[in-house]
Amino acid sequence: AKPPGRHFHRDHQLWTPLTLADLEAINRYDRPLPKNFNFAGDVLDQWSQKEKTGERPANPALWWVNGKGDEVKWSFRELGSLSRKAANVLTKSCGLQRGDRVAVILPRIPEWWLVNVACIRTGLVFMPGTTQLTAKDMLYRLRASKAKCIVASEEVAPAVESIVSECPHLKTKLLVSPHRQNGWLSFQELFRSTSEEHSCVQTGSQEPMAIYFTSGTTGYPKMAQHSQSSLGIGCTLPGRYWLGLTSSDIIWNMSDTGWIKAAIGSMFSPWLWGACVFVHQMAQFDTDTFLNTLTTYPITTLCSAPTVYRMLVQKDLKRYKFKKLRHCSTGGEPLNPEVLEQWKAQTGLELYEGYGQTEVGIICANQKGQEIKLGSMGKGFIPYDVQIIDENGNILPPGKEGEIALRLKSTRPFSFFSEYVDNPEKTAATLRGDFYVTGDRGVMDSDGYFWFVGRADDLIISSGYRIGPFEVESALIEHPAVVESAVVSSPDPIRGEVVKAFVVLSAPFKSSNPEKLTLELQDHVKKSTAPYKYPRKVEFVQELPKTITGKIKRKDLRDQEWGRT
Ligand code: BCO
Repeated sequence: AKPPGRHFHRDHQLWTPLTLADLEAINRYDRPLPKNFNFAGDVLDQWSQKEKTGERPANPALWWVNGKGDEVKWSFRELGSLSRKAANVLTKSCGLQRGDRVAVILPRIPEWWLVNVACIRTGLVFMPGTTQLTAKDMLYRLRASKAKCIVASEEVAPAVESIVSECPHLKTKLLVSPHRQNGWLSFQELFRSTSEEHSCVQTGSQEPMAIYFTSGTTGYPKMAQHSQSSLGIGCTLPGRYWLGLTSSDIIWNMSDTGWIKAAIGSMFSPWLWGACVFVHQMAQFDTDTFLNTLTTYPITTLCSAPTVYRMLVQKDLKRYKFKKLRHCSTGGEPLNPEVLEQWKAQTGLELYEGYGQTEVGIICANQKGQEIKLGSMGKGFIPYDVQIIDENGNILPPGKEGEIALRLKSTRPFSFFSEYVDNPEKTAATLRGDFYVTGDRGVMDSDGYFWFVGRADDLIISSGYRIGPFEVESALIEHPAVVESAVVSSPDPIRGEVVKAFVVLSAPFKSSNPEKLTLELQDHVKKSTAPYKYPRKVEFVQELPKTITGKIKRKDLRDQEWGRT
């Protein structure tokens, strides 16, 4: 019998393309993971073929607008030829080689999609980052990853320039801008003059594809590495059953390009199913523009953080007639059941909550065709076996609260991240018995539905952002007013929770005006690290609660904030 998966190199004309049914079967363990997989060659180029033969509706593959009248629409065929050109820019003009790491710090512009697909075509490892990153954040990322290249936009370039001399591994800076800049290669210029002839690299299914920096409770962000297949095949079931996608859909996933949710909701899931990715490059998020976009464009599927829905239900939604919207989903932070009810009452549409992490993608969700239980995150997705476990790694029965965990033994799911790069201790720390522990606490009911309870550690989930208290405390301590601080989560009606800093002041600042000093500290954090992490609440205290050994008791402060005893 022939081995399953791809059998021969496609140059030999004997290669059997993987179908969507094959990809579903791999997720369901009905078929082994093929030895090789490349999302560009095995998925995107297949849709390009289907477009040619009329097997796919005449939707674009990417539809980008910026609210200023500019618009880009690419078919899969165009995406194919443009990303091949971009692949030649990266390998021929920039001299990058398979396995090299490329930091991609771009806003929501079409080139973000081109560069990512080009990296996949060439076997380069892309590392997306939000444009909110400061020079210090970028320095840490470029040094930790030993990135060979950074692809950046104009607004990010000055910060890169200020730290580039401290990044010995960085060989190429590629600027995506209509204007040239000294010391930078121009993506646009190189792109114009390069050929579209490119052979997609036959990457191994387990070969590295992307690295995401993810915050933890201690230290600076870790590098979670994903393989070619983890998201490329692992998004198949979430794409169909959480996002409800088919090839005639147009999905608008409102996530910054720096987060894995952009890769899941604006690249892998939609394109696996041949759907159109809609992008609105809003300079600043605002609810009116958001709602007007839904009334103007034939968007069928929406995915946004719960904070966005909390902001939207404050409006009179009945005034808006959404053009084609039929499926709405959410993820990145817990959704309050009241918001789901208000959304449904005002729009007539269900809200499908999904739950996942940078390390593991989407692991459970309210799924199309299943009953939605109010307040629940739905059921687990194969290939994951999601369980609630105790502190010794034992599975807890339905109804008992414990940590949400994924079984890794005896078969490690292919969709799982490969490791935290260069950090075996942190990788090992996520394991307990046969399981990977998410760090989130939850409950499963007897029907297999999961309920989120809260974090098991000090990590803060605010507006869908994962914020490590250590990073905020490190930024605060740089200010002369701060002797020490403790950063914890605090409840917020719109953002779910926000960052709150308890600050002990140095003697010269003790008599400062508290309102003015609060603003100064907030501004300082926004400049020191990505602004989304800034403490929206600040309280000045005489001292911080500590253990006998001098460790700050963040939990006491957190419990106080949440009114827990
Ligand atoms: O709210 P403020 O105005 O006080 O502060 C905002 C910005 O104004 C400020 N800021 C941004 N750039 C700045 C700056 N300040 C100074 N200098 C700059 N250069 O910083 C604050 C940033 O907060 P924000 O990003 O929450 O802004 P905003 O406009 O309120 O956006 C609201 C949301 C809901 C659109 C936004 O928070 C958001 O996109 N949240 C979702 C995040 C997400 O996608 N999470 C998914 C992560 S992946 C995952 O969870 C894996 C599982 C699927």
